[in-house]
Amino acid sequence: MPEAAQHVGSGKVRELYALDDERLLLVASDRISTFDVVLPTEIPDKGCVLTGLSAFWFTRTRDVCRNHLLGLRADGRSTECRRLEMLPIECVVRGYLTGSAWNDYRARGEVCGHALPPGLLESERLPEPIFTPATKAQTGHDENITRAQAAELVGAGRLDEVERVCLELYRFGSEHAAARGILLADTKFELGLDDEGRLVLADEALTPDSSRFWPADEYEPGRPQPSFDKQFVRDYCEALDWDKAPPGPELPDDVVAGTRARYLEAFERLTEIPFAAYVDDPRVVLS
Ligand code: Q0N
Repeated sequence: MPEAAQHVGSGKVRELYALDDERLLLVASDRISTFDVVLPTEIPDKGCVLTGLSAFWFTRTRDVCRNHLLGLRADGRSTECRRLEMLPIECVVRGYLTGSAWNDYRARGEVCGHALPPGLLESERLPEPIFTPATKAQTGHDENITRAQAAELVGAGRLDEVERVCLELYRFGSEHAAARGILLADTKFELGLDDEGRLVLADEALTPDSSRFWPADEYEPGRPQPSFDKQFVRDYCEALDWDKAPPGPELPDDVVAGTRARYLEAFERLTEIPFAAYVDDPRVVLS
């Protein structure tokens, strides 16, 4: 961990430290959350998988959007990044009808102001991917907002740019993943502005923690889909009589091992790089 670095923020599973005025260190832990609760048992290497996968995407989407990546530390879980002025919205793109979008569609026939055709099934692929911004809730759940509400927060012109970039990032990631047997149902991007006011992709990107990854070979609309990475954890937790309030349960060794294997499988399928090569030298994802 950074000797003199100041802790400036923490998420459920990641920590942010200041390195200097211009640079931050984003450290991904091996913690896992399910049903919005962080569990007491860690998944070994999960933080490295997510860090390496984000860096892989950052390197391959440079032409779509600038990003905050400056370098990876040798530990494989720490990203040195440019300090930005973050936009006050969560930038969600959805290619499939699931989660809050499925709930909104059932209740109102639309999602964040996008009218959708009638008769869509749960988990069905949308006619076109849609941009569905949300507020950044400090506590509790992010709330979907309309384009007009998002425009009030970042400006109409900036929002147009954000939407175009996010749709392009999703298109790149989902096509790459689908060709390797993983459906990217939806994903959340965080963007910021650099000191020259340019849009920059930040945080983690196109990872299983910021997206829903589904195994393509089990895809079947009309029901919820199994999660590529967390399904063993969910199944185990569902079989307990846990009320989904903290504290969460400890995970048995076989659930940990199965879940770790799924994270490594996602990394290797998407990057086509052996995970051992990444651990040996994280810079393998940067070219
Ligand atoms: C930033 N968050 C939200 C880690 C994840 N490059 C940046 N510059 C300025 N601020 C941020 C970044 C980034 N990335 C992003 N908060 C600040 C998610 N965080 C929460 C804390 O843990």
